[in-house]
Amino acid sequence: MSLTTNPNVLKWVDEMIALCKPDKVVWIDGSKEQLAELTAQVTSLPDGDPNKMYHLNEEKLPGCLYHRTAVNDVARVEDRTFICTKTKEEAGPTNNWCDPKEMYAKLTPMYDGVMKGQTMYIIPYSMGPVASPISKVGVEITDSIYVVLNMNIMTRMGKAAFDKLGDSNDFVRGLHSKADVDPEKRYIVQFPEDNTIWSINSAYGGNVILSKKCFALRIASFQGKNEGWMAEHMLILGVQKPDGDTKYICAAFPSACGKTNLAMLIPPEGYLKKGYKVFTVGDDIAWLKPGKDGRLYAINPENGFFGVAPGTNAKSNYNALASTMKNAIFTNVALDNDTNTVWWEKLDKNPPVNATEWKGSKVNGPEFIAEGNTLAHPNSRFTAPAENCPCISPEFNNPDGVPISAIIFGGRRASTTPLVYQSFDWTHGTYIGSAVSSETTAAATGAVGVLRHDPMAMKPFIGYNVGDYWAHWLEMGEKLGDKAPKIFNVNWFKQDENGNFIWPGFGDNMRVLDWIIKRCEGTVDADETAIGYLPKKADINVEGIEDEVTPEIMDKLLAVDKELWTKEIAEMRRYYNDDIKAKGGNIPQALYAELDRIEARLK
Ligand code: GTP
Ligand code: SPV
Ligand code: MN
Repeated sequence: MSLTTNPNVLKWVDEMIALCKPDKVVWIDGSKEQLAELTAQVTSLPDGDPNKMYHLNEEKLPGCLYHRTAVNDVARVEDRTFICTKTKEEAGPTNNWCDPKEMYAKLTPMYDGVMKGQTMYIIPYSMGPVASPISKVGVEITDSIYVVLNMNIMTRMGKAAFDKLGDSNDFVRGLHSKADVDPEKRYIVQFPEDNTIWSINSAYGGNVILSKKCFALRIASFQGKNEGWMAEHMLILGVQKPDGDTKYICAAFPSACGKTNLAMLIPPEGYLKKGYKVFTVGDDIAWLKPGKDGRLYAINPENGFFGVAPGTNAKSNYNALASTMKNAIFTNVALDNDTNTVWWEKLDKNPPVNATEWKGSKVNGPEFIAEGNTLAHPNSRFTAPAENCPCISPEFNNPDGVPISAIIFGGRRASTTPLVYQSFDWTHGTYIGSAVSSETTAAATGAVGVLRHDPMAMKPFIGYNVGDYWAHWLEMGEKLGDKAPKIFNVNWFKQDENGNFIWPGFGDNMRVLDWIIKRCEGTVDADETAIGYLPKKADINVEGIEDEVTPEIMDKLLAVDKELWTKEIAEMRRYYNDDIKAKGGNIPQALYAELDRIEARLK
């Protein structure tokens, strides 16, 4: 029985049933009973079934499940991701584009009868607290129980979303089929003008949890441009100071560059003693809208974390690890068969001897690693409910969101980019966002460690023309005026000659947040340089890490090397001209003017 009488939903669902021809249709109400039934089904599949999920140790990891995807289906596929707007110009130079009619014509035969012999699940969900005026409703149709169980963690899933929608037609239509998980026929397609997403031939995370990158970034960024708000690849955190006041900060880093870690950081001893506390509002996506008081407010549209597992441990990110201890799903990590628990690189120093590696082979963990393999895939992930997080913000469910004082950009840069600097103003900050570049990671298929431009950490996620996106940023700044958040840039990844990181990172990033907050409050001075305001060396607190971050290291961390920056600016001009403008991106004149000014200052 359908869960709604909304005629728009019913009409679309009927069309999708006629197309996919499932044997059975199940409306997901989000009830415990229904989820238990689906879990029982998917865990009782035979070993070797590609859809199989496993229960884990009920004492150590209650309610947790384990899954391995196909070996060729372990990350987002940017070369097979499309933005199908009416014209190529609307999609712009950073997106693959195809005419929507052509794309529908190409994919329709692939969906025709694809669910024969299978069950179709219809998932209503709310992005953001159901009661929030900023929230939006989506409906995902899928043939994967793995997707249903992930959506249950990542969104507010179930009937309440239909109640919020009422009879409105304002919902995002997501159609997913794992089909044959054929990488040659894999398509992740956004039709922004139709509020529609079609995903086929994948069963992995970001390709199939359609609420996440497909809706909350690609479709939502397009909606935000038209409706006067922003959808960004940003964490949201609150820093509560000893005086009790909490400052909220958003930060945009490319995939696998530290958002989850920063969002959940535990401040160093000295800060804890003084009474500082950090609260997590979100770890990946922020929807930002001006509030009644003229300030910029953020909600986290998600309800859970789809976090990178390798590197997560009690020291690097205690709060993330704690979030995975119950009702979580682990994808493509390794199994310890003796304890029926999970393992990944850097979880601890004891890889399981009786292990199953991420591809499913039984191996001796330490030997397997000694041979140069990893037990977990580098992009293996946990899906964890936000409510599990020990430092989840008391404002997490606030329908109005939280007021943002600072926006931070960053990426992985071995050289050039200092530990932190501040933009002169919003326009310069928008330029800095447009200039984010970062060494690639395992979060998407392709080579790892290659420097690429990733404006606002949104290169794979802007649902329209990047030039118009930058113009939208500038318009938002104008609207916010002197209430706009201050904009900063950080780099936790500067290296020495031997390739070692020279900044300790993780919890110690609090020291940089401290400076950023003081800048927002106007209580600390800065040096004006060609690229922006830099901290005076003594103003980054290194109490407790003096041995590691010596004055010489601090000099390196805060250096603005004229030669490197001259090259950086030349590369930016090339990027604007050749990669964006020449390929159909309208770069706002104000951004060119920023480039000219930095160039002049460097001379
Ligand atoms: P997505 O979920 O892909 O968007 O990634 P993310 O930006 O949330 O990245 P995450 O916090 O999961 O970090 C990815 C990798 O960066 C992990 O291996 C971390 O250990 C590493 N990392 C995070 N913060 C730091 C840091 O401050 N310093 C260093 N050196 N590494 C870090
Ligand atoms: C990212 O790649 O930025 C992620 C993981 O957060 S995914 O959901 O796969 O996009
Ligand atoms: Mn992400």
